Amino acid sequence: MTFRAMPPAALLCGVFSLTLGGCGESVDATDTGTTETGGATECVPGQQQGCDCYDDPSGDGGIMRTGENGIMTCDEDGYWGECMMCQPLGDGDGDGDGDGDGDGDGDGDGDGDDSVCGDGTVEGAEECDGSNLNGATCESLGYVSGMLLCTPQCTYETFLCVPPTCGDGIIEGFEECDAPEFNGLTCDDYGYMFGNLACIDCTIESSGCTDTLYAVDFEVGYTPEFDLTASPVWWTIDTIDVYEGLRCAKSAFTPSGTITFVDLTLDFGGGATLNFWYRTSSATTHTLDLLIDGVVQESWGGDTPWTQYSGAVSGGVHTIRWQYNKEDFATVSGGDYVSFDALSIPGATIIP
Ligand SMILES: [Ca+2]
Ligand SMILES: [Ca+2]
Ligand SMILES: [Ca+2]
Repeated sequence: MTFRAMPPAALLCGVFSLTLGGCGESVDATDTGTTETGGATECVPGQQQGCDCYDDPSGDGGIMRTGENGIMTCDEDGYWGECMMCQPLGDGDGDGDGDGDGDGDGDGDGDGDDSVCGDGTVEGAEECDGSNLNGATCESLGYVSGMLLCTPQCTYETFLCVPPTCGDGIIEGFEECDAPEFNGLTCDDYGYMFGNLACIDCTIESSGCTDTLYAVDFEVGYTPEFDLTASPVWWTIDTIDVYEGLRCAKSAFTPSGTITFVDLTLDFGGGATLNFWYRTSSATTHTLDLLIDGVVQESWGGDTPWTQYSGAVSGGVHTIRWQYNKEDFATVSGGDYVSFDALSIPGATIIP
């Protein structure tokens, strides 16, 4: 069986790098601190190396064997060994019944009830028992593939299950989302009218959803929260080259060597997404710059058709600036203007 062909000790050591003793190594009979064969590290006197053994997938009936000093090793005959860190001599679980499962009921299955772990029947609190996985598979537990095992304590062991790959854009297994895929879900499904879901570690995060929407279409010009006055020359409203409706925000007409802008200060709550459409008809070095609190985020120039921008803004109060930057004295080109329209910021509010 292909499963047996793999080197279990090497595989498990790779998975469980916490071991002090090497996986599957023999331990010297007198605990002098040296290892009889193989392995690099030995437990100090007064401690033993503990192993968990798993059922042999090939079902050949291998048994858990007791090695020197009463130390469990895993049967070469088919059991898989997981060597754990060194632990005190005795069973090390401190419950005094000597079965090593720590539940104190003395039956060694760790479930604390009268069910018997090891009888092949799933009962009581057991998730599985031996090769009886109670119908479960890696896939049914949300993994993509692999082999599900049962621990000696009759709980599922998933270390041979292959988890989904978060970040590949495909929702698999127990992933709720894998950006940009949200399984068709939107903020609406979470009871909100606006905003966007986020996908964090392939789990849906709805904190970007909101019932508050700040939106301006410039059909009545600039609303009072816009500040035109800080700019040397005020921005204007265009009625010809607009994205939607009859009007949009448009740069002031000024000569090369100048910068003009319009500011908007809002409360972005716990963080929000800034959305608008922009257009540039200018020399490539005469740009529409987007600034947040004085820091340039984006610059667009040349002949750019109406294009949507969406970008995250962190929480709190921030000033957004749209500026027409003609600072470099280049020869003007196109219509010599930049514009924006259809501004929409779910979750942002006007500062009273
Ligand atoms: Ca059982
Ligand atoms: Ca995925
Ligand atoms: Ca408009």
